Amino acid sequence: MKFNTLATALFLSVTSQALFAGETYAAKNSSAIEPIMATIPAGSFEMGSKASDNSLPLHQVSVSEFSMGKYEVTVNEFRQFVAATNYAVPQECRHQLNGWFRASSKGNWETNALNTSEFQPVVCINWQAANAYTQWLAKETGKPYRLPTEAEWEYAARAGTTTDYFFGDDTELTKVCDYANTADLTGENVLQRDSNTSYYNWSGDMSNCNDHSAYASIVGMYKANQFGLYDVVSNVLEMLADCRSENYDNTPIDGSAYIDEKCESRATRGGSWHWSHSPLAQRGSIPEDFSGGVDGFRLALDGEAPKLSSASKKFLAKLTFAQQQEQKRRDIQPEFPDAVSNVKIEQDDKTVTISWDKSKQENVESYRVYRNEVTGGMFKLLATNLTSTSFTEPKMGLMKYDYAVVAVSFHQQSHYSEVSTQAGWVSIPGRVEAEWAAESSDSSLTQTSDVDGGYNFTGIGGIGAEAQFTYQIEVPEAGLYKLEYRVASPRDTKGFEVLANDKKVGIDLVTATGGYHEWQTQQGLAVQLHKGKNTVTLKSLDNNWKLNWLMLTKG
Ligand SMILES: [Ca+2]
Ligand SMILES: [Ca+2]
Ligand SMILES: [Ca+2]
Repeated sequence: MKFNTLATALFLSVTSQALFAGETYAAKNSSAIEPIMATIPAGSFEMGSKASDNSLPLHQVSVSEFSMGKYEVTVNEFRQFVAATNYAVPQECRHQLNGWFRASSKGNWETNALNTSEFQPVVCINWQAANAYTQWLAKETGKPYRLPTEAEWEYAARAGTTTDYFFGDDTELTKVCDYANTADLTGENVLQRDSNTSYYNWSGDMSNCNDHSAYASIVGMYKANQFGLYDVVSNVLEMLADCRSENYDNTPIDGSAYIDEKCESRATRGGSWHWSHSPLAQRGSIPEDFSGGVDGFRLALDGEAPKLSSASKKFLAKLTFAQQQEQKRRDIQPEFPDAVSNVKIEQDDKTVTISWDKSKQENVESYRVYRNEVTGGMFKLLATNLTSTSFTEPKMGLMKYDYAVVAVSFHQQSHYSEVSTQAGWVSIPGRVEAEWAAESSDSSLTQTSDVDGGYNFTGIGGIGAEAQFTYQIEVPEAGLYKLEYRVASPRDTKGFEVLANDKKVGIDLVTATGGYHEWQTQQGLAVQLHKGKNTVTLKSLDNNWKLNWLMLTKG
């Protein structure tokens, strides 16, 4: 509790006193556009979620009356701050879609490639610039505008609800498009067209509906929550006043911000157009100097929402006009076709044929087929303008991989309908590539850094402790086969259990190799196999390891 008090005190000094030492907030006649705000009534709520360790423990938080921007701060509003202060905003931004935001490229809040409207939320700033904006506006208007706290944000976004979103749970992600701009069908279509990449098998998900927006949307285009706030679920994620905290063990319960001395990163909330879903209780964080294409903010103020200034009224009129124009554009866009049904696959050693039902929709003019190299990998476009309802090509290797078929009308493609090949039977003695697994779980395949290429199993923090890999092994002669395995691991792990034809053989350890890119061949137990078809299964007992191949040799 002592720490909470300290944190609260620090917060007050950071946001109110230190920054405006000697300033008073006498009302001023300012020409600055102030945010259009909703009054958020005082109350208490259960903060947190059981979905993730970092949003525990669930705890009761009480919040005083405050007001919150109905919209994310727009480019138009940010422009007045830069014009007035000449603030040095970052000139580079992480927004390269084909590199999945790994690299920065030229472009700032005003000139970045994804900006098409003054009324989109401002991005390609960083937390420091967002905070500087609030300070400038506070000084300019005499009202202590500030970033919302994490507790205020969750309270205001939930608006009394306890479901994943303020409109329900939406596990199938079919309703979200009425309330938020996420990685939806429009986003996927534009991403495939412009960057030849996919949300679908990159993040494992996309919203199964159409929100009409590929990148950030003009603010306020979707339904507001019960407190009148727009775009809380998504559009751009929102940078907050709090320092990042591991969990809620030491965070304040009075609605104030968590502040610690290190404060290397700041809390963020909400998802963005680049992600399919982000429940309201889901937490995020961002380094203070990180400038990205999905990161924005909105403002808060103690007490009830102020009356609109004349500058804010003019802004609202322009925003409303921009929203109406954008709505007209959306209203005339054709609908996306329905997903293709009944996709089937036939394979032999040489060829694969997939087939599907002809669409009953009149406007469907053709089909496209996508395929990855290994199961779960990124889909690449394989065939387009297909008018028949089947597709045949040569079989590739022993790996399991996936096809996806989409229907196309007016150049827009439907959601994917997937089907997978079956992995082949691997003849030993010899090497069994990890990627030849017939079944795998709690892991993903990636191109290996090991000497002779191909793929290895990995995951977030290496292969998961629940992972399981099953191999189909064709054996010419019954007997004991020595198992060796090619692994990389930064530490000694509990390794994996080996099963032959579902019977436990024993446990093989994976010992430290010097890191995730240092590959070693380690020696395992001998495995008894019968002549003909066998299965060999590895059940992971730990995380932090990677697997490139197995070797089974007689002896
Ligand atoms: Ca979207
Ligand atoms: Ca948002
Ligand atoms: Ca391999």
